[in-house]
Formats: sequence, C-alpha cells, structure tokens
Amino acid sequence: MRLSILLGVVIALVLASIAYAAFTELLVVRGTVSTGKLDAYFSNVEYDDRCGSASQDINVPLNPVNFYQATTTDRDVGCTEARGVDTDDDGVYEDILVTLVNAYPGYYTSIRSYVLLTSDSIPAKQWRLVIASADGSRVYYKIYENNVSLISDSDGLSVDLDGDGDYDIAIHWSDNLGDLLTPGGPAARFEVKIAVLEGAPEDSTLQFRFHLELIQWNAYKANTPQGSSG
Ligand SMILES: [Ca+2]
Ligand SMILES: [Ca+2]
Ligand SMILES: [Ca+2]
Ligand SMILES: [Ca+2]
Repeated sequence: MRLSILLGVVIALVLASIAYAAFTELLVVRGTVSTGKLDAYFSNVEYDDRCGSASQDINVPLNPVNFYQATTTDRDVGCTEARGVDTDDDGVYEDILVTLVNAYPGYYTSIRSYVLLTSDSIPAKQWRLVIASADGSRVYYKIYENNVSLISDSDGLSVDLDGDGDYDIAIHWSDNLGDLLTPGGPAARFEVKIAVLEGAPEDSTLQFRFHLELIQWNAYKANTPQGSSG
C-alpha cells in the first residue's frame, strides 16, 4: 500500500515536471518568435485551362460574379499560364505569376498550390494575400477569417490590375487563415479562383502575381485581418 502511494507521488512529480518542461518550452518559443524569420514558399503550382492544351473555356456569370455557377463552354478562346517565381534566389517560389491570355469578361480559371514554411522559418500563419500587377504595383488584401463566400465589389476583392479605375478580375481565395504552419509541414492548401470582369481590356493578356504575407503564429489573433482592403 505504501509503495503504491509512493509510486503515485513519484508519478505525479514526473507528470508535473513534464508539464513544467512543456510550459517553459512554450515560453521560450514565445520569446524568440518576435525576432524570427518568416519565410514561406509555394510548391506544385497547378491551374485550369492550360495554354497549349486546347481546352474549352470555363465561364462564370457576372453581375454579380458567381463562382459556384462555373460552366464549361464549347469555345477555346482564352487560356491560362501560371508558374512559381523565385524572388530571392533561395531556390523556392515566393510568388505565383499568372498570365491570362485572350482574357474576356466571364472567363474563369483557378490556380492551386501548396504553402510550406522554409526550414529556418518560425511557425507562422497566413495573414494577407498580396496581388501585384505586372507593373510592380502591389495591392494588399486583408481577408476576413473563414470568408470563403462569394466575393463582390463591395468586399473590395475585385482587382484593378492596370490602374484605370475599372476592375479587371474578381478573386475568390479559399483561405487557410488561422491555420498553423510549421517548418517541415504539413502544407496548407492554396487556391484562388479568378473571373475576368467587364472592366478588363478587350482580348488582352492580363498578368499579375500572388504572394502571401505571413504573421508569427502568436501575433495572429491580435492582428486578425479586419475589413476588406487597404
Ligand atoms: Ca524565401
Ligand atoms: Ca481555353
Ligand atoms: Ca525564393
Ligand atoms: Ca482596370
């Protein structure tokens, strides 16, 4: 009987010390994140309606844009190219460069990839999606957590790529805001659906980049994106 009580005390002490170790480890992590590096990359870029594949275009209704009513047409007018871009020469892709060839109002495509942290990054969460026009100007989109619903002009998620005041594309980002990314994985799924709007220049080639901004994991909650753009 005494032995079992003693054993119980020993086990309790061991459990307490494990809990303490976990607690101190958490504190240490919290102590270092503020100075750590945030570095993510895209892996395996895939997309619809690849140029050269002679695939029939997919269209969506406009006014309002409805990404859930995408239908395959019997035409092949437009096509899509997308590829990763290594902006800092570290061998992995920070951006996805998208080119919509012969884009016309109602043309639909989607870009898919996976987001991973580099091995020297601190744990992080996806924070903002950045869309950069071909001329290098950058538009920052803060997106509501869990907002994967239809995006309309009033949400500020239509994009004027050429700065002429007319929206050229609407985007629908299947976000993973709030999901923890850790070095070594698992990867976060990335998908952006795109619809070309009536403001787009006729029969044109539209080019832009997607880039994700991260935030250190324990700063996310206080900085949860609010509002639509800015
Ligand atoms: Ca990098
Ligand atoms: Ca096509
Ligand atoms: Ca890179
Ligand atoms: Ca425009």
